[in-house]
Amino acid sequence: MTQTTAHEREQLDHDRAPLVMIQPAPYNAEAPDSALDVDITPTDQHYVRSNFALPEHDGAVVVDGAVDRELRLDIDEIRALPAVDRAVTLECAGNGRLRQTPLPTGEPWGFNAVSTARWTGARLADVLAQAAPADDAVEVWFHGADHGPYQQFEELSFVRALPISVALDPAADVLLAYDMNGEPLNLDHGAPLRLIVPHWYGVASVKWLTRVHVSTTRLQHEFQTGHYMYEWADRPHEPVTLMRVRARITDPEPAAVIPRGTVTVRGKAWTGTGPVTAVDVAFTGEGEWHPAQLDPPQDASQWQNWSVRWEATAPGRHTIRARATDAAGNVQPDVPPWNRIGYGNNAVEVMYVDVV
Ligand SMILES: Nc1nc2c(c(=O)[nH]1)N[C@H]1C(S)=C(S)[C@@H](COP(=O)(O)O)O[C@H]1N2
Ligand SMILES: [Mo]
Repeated sequence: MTQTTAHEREQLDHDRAPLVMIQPAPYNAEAPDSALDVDITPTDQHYVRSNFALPEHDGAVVVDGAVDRELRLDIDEIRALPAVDRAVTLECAGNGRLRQTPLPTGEPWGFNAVSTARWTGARLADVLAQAAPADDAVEVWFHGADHGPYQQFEELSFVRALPISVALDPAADVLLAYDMNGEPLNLDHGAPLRLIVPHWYGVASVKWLTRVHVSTTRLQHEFQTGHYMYEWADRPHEPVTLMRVRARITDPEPAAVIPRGTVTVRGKAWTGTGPVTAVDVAFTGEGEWHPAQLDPPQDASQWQNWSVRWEATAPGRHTIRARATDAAGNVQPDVPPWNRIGYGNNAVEVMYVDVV
């Protein structure tokens, strides 16, 4: 029998850390901290965000509405289409809600409603090309099989729209995905078929997909114009779309006690308007920012690794902040952009460590 050392056991526990449950029914959970140490999140550590109980779904999807040819594709027919493989970082628009002040209503997500999986599927653009959408189509509506009571509604189902330009763009790589990390989707993540929309907040990636409806009008539905909307105090409301630029610090852990010496501070950064072009780190509350080394993205829709060496010579409490900038010139704000339901909090993370 082989013996494991205490350190090895600690490492194994760390690698196998379970999801952190936010709500049991419907099941919602965020990733454990250790899941942010790796490039591809293991499936059982990928955050889960579901608005209803898990539905039944036979895998068939209907394409209808303003199209020349209505389609009904079963899961085997979708699997037979040319397959695309993408590593995609998904983040819930409610990630970081806990740090908005005053605290908005909604699931109290900490900072780990974000994960990256390898998704395989057919291109939505290929399927839509078969159906031939009308020239005056403006949106595509994606229906999930899930439904049930929701807040003031006795019965509601999940529907979310994308602009037709995004749906038809082959380069956007919107996928009808059937595999996650090389295996058929599990129920929590939308089995047997879901949409994956790279670069967009998770809400666009409709799970348990049953219907792709091409429309000449804009969707009016609780999940399009009620929830997953930025309700700004001083300007018109707008649906959440692309992920806002953000860096996370993954090492050291918040409030860690570390021996003095050279420390490598590391983390992840991502954005919907990428790639991330810079991560800067500050070790005081003053404005002195040090550029981190930033790895290029392995996949254009995947988070990026960054690191910076820090000479932690002075004992005492030290603050660490990391701030990302992306190719579109977006920079993380210090103060979260407050909106009533608490979406898109990409404020600079502030943490401290104690050097001894
Ligand atoms: N049908 C359906 N699709 C859905 C949802 C849902 O409740 N029902 N939640 C959305 C939200 S808000 C997010 S953040 C992602 C989460 O995907 P995951 O559970 O695979 O991480 O799924 C999206 N797709
Ligand atoms: Mo979400």
